[in-house]
Amino acid sequence: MRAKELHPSPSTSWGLGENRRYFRGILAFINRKLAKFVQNAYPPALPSIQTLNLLVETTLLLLKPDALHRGLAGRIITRFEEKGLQLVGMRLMRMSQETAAKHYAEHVGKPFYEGLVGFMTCSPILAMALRGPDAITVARRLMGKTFGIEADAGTIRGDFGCSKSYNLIHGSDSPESAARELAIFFPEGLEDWDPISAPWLWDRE
Ligand code: IDP
Ligand code: MG
Repeated sequence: MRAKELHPSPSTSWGLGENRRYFRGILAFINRKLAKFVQNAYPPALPSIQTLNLLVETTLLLLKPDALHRGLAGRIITRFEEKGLQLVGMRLMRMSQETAAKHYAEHVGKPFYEGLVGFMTCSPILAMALRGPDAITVARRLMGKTFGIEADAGTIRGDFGCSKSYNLIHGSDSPESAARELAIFFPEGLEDWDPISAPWLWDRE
């Protein structure tokens, strides 16, 4: 563009079209400044836990004695954290015979029952309550199939073991089981809090 057009002097003879172009340029400039001002004053709203329709479930997980003896607790917890499930309860405890009987009531009479109760009560376990969309299914998927040898690679049971009984982790298998099991291990209730990452992790739009 020529300097004459950019900085017109009064002596320059201008046509109607040039005037229009000049004022349009000024208007565009003002528009841009105004848009920037409005954008700064009203930035686009970040997703918030209040505005999203977040349907969440809570599930009970137990890190079994083998997970603690093998020093895998941290790595297993990390998998759930990375997936976006929220920790709302955690308790290092020794399971009593009574608690084990209550928790595994559905397995009474099965050939592995006595061994299972003996295993689960031999040393501490880590009970956890995790929350998130479809938390029960999501947690079971991360855990993998019951027996380590059959569990897919990439799952907790698939990556960390080959045993049938010593399979590191328990997870509720339905909303009904979750409610029943959470009441056994967290009778005092859970910690209710809003993780700031939830809108990014749990959005379902
Ligand atoms: P799940 O833990 O994947 O839900 P369930 O069938 O509910 O599997 O069995 C509960 C637990 O009992 C298993 O996690 C495992 O520790 C143990 N278990 C199940 N079946 C056998 C078996 O055939 N031999 C030895 N232990 C078993
Ligand atoms: Mg089960």
